Amino acid sequence: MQTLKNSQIMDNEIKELMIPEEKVAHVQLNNPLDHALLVLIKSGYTAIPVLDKDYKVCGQISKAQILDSILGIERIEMERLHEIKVKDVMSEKIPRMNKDETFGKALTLSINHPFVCIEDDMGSFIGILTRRSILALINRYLRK
Ligand code: 2BA
Repeated sequence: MQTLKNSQIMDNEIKELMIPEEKVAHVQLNNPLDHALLVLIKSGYTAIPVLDKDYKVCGQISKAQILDSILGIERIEMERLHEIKVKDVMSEKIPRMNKDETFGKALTLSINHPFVCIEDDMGSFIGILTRRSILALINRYLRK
């Protein structure tokens, strides 16, 4: 087996591993939570990126955050889903990287985050790097 420490793998660019933006399920800041929940349920993902109208990454939103925001004292208040917006509930602190940064940084971020948002030099969203694609590359490399 190869040793990762001495290898080129850490310096690899991340562009080839990225899921491009057109294949990433996302919502926008001003979408109501009923729309966000629909996208999350239909896509099957736990959490997805939140973008603004200029395609800049603003955060991420999860099914758990949505359900928590409509949890009343005695019941889940489904009728509030249409009143609350994505921007009121999302997490703003999320991992992000420039497209030209290396695999080593993505690997470190993926320890605590299932996906990392990738941005171009203008700060626009161009895709995500998932823990799955990171592990797949390491697996391929170790079995060479
Ligand atoms: P989760 O939704 O928590 O998904 C965890 C893992 O479960 C995924 O890991 C994948 O292996 C599997 N999985 C979940 N839903 C799937 C589906 N509809 N089709 C195929 N596999 C599915 P990763 O692939 O490493 O993804 C890590 C996280 O990145 C996901 O966490 C989700 O939050 C986000 N993600 C992945 N692909 C996405 C996409 N196309 N659009 C939006 N978000 C995505």
